[in-house]
Amino acid sequence: NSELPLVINTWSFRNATEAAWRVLEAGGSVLDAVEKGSAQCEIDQCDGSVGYGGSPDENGETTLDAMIMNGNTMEVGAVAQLRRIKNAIGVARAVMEHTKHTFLVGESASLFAESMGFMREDLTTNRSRSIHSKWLDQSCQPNYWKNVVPDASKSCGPYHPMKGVINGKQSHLQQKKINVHNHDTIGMIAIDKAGNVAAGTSTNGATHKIPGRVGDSPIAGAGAYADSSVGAASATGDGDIMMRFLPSYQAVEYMRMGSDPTAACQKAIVRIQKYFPNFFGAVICANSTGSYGAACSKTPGFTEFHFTVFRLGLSQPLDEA
Ligand code: SD4
Repeated sequence: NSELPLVINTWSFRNATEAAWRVLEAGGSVLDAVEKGSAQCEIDQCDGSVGYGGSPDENGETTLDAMIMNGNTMEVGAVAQLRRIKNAIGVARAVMEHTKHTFLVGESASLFAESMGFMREDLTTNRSRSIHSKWLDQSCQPNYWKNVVPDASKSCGPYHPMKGVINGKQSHLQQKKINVHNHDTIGMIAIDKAGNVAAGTSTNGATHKIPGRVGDSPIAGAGAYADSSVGAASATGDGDIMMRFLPSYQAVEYMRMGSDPTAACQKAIVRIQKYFPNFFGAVICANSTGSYGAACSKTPGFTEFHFTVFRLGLSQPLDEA
């Protein structure tokens, strides 16, 4: 098939696309391509939203979420809230290849990684320290809380449930500040000449998240999904909303039912918008014959979504979908 091989990933992370492309050119597997490509973003700290030193949580710690999926075998490896290990997608791959599990989280995932030979490293950088201290200086806006009041005796959290909230009416304290600038997960799809499909994601999640928060990215069907008999999809955006709809799974199922990749991505987005008209996010899709497409929510703060494709060495930015 002249349309294949194909590598497509969210955002303008061209280094990552190239790294994956080189793996395929050298005859490597689609899993190797997704792992190496996404790992390139972990090294490059793409947009500060992938890898170490980005998106500190309320305690100032950076933790990583990642997953990888083999569309031939439907095996998945995933890690969430991974601490002290930089190569999250590598650890996700190790979960897939060296365990019978699918998903490891938190401190235990880090211990697993160390036992697999991954190096223990500090994920904090001057940049993440400064993001965190600025947030502390701005009296710790409780970005991800609702219906709470700050503890008056402390300058900063913890927050307490607000008394007298009627039917979950949202408090003025809910100030979600996630936007295109702090939400640039890499999601990648690779398809080789023989139609083998793999997909994966890697992210450091949401800035100032409540410690323990896990987004959509490491969840199969939410952050990414691959099925070599159909194709693959991957999502980026407000994971707290997106994970409720499994948009990557849905996009793949729409393609299975005959939608072209662009329409499949659009339908996955529209299903979320029905309930959350202002959510922001994007989905990329490719089918196993090498057609691809994308769609984004076009909400304020998310009017610009790019993806990068290598097919015949072509990089195609998409401004609107
Ligand atoms: C998350 N979905 O943790 C991720 C972040 C993201 O583009 O996609 N950024 O919510």
